[in-house]
Amino acid sequence: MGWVCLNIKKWEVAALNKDRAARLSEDYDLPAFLGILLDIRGFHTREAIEGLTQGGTLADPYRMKDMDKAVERIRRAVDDFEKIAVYGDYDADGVTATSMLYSYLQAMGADVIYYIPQREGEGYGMNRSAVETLHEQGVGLIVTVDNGISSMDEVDLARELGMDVVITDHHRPHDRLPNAAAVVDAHRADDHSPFRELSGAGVVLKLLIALEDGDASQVVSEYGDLAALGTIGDVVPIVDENRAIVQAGLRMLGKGGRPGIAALLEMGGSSKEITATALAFSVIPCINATGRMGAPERAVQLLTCEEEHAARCMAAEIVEDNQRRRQIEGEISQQAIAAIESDPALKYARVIVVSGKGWHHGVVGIVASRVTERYGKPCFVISEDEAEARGSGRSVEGFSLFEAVSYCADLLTRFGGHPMAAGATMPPESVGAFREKINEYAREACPMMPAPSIRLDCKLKPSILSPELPKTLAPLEPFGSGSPQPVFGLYGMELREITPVGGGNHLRLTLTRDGTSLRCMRFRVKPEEFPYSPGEKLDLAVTLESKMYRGEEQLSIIIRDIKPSGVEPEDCIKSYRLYEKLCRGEALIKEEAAALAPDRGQLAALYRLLGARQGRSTSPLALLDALQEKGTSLGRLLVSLDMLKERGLITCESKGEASYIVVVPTKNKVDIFASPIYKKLAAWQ
Ligand SMILES: [Mn+2]
Repeated sequence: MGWVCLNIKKWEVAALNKDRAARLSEDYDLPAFLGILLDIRGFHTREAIEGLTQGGTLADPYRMKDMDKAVERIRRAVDDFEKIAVYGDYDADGVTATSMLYSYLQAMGADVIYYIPQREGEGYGMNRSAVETLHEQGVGLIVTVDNGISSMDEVDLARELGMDVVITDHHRPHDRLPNAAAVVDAHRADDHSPFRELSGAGVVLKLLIALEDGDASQVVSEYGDLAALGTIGDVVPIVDENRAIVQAGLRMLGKGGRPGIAALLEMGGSSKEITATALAFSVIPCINATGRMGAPERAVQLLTCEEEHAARCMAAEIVEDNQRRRQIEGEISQQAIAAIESDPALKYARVIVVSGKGWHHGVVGIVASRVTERYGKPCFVISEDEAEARGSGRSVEGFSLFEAVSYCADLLTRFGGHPMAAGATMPPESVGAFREKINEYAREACPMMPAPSIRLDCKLKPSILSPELPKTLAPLEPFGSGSPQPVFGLYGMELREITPVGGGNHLRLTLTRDGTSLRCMRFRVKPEEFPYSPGEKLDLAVTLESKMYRGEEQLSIIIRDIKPSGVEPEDCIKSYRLYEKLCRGEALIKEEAAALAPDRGQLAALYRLLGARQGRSTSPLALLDALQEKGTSLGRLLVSLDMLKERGLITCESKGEASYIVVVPTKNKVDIFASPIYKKLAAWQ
């Protein structure tokens, strides 16, 4: 076990033009604080500000290419009582899109069924056997939602079998479009929609408005909630038309919404206000869990259910799916992290590729997100069985996982993805070669791997915080992708008190600066996992919320990231990457080795500090804060700790972010420079 994992984030503070911000708040009669945020977020024009404060509108759906053809073909099928199949997808966007079109057509009296492929076995998009099945069931028209744009062969097959296909999708088309009766996708080169970032459910909302001759308000008041769930679930940016959709959906949900969603919200114990963020963490994971656990049709049944009791029963099953998903995900995460921690070649790699036998395919993508979050590096989690190995990866900004996977194409049977997420299938015996090759790509493309960053809107003085402040920011809501909740920096705060709350699972920290004392929440960190002690100076990245508590409005300050005031994250990241290079056994140049090698004075200072802190929790960053004036860098500190440990002078145990370092009493003189890691370093000098 090495030192605690160091996912150090860069802290980026947004640029603020104070004069322009002051002018904004004056010109539009807005609170000064909101003016500052608007300036930072780039809302500088009247149009942008009015769009924000008055809520967006949806453009005419007929501006989408082929919308007229889609409407004409669907109407004909409804009129002729032709059997229609809605062909969807198993994720939250796909099932909400399916539910919308299916229930609309049902209400129109159409002969309609829906088809959702299984994640396992069939995978995303149309497939031949599904098309054949639908043909056997007497379907005359297939309407795809949230997929279909790349199903050239399947559409041809459907036509050969005498069926028509209408494609509605929001993914990017290939060079050629499917030969369908209509292809509605704002990413078509010949589409002139003013806004192209709709989700699959958003595209269906447009289709329904078109089917209703452009009557947006009627359609939005009936289907806005589902479209909002799809929009939030697909993590498309909540701006412009998507913002209008989410706002409309949230208004609907606030009034109760359809029985299925109400039941899920109730079971999630969500007594809180319904916000986009709350949905992203409650209802949406439940809907996604149905697909991951192999029963996505359950989600459509729930979302189209009109009866309260039945909805409650179905919601209970889905909540169970989600609990099972969480349990499996937790188990695999633990196994993956244990494998990484026990193998320096994995832990210090540029791209972590970790694999296991029989890991559930439905959750490897979420596990990859967890691992990436923990280590701050791109990661691939692969499930192996006898026949094949299937993996899912997540990246950090600045490293294109899609490019990296493409570089390994000769080892892979299938692959695809984006810069930030990718998937790959390979023969099980190729996993080792894939690990090597993707790291070879990373070494060439990124000699120093990028690190994740946390973006701060601005720094705040503790004295300006008040329970009313979060409400000032309400016009920026809903928060989500493309519209992040504002994050503020509270710098140079002295830690006074650490109080465990919520059964010891969370912490409440009391911190002070300039005579102002603040209480801040650090969720999901136990006291023994917290590496700082009272008296230390910390910088906090926080979000603000106001809560009613015993009839009184209270400010709650939630800590998103924390670092010792004295350390500079960018320097630490650079130095840590160098330490990783040493641990990987790569060749160092003389200067690099010198930058990592501690001298006797630095070692002695560290040893004394550890003795003084005996038994208290700490972390390499906390130690660094106290030692860097002696010329110690993070890499040098970690090498020093390794040396002390290798020579038996200290022992260490890690819990969460905290290390417990114990100085072992010794009478004999120990030659610290005889430690293996130092010898390795010395060889490069
Ligand atoms: Mn989608």
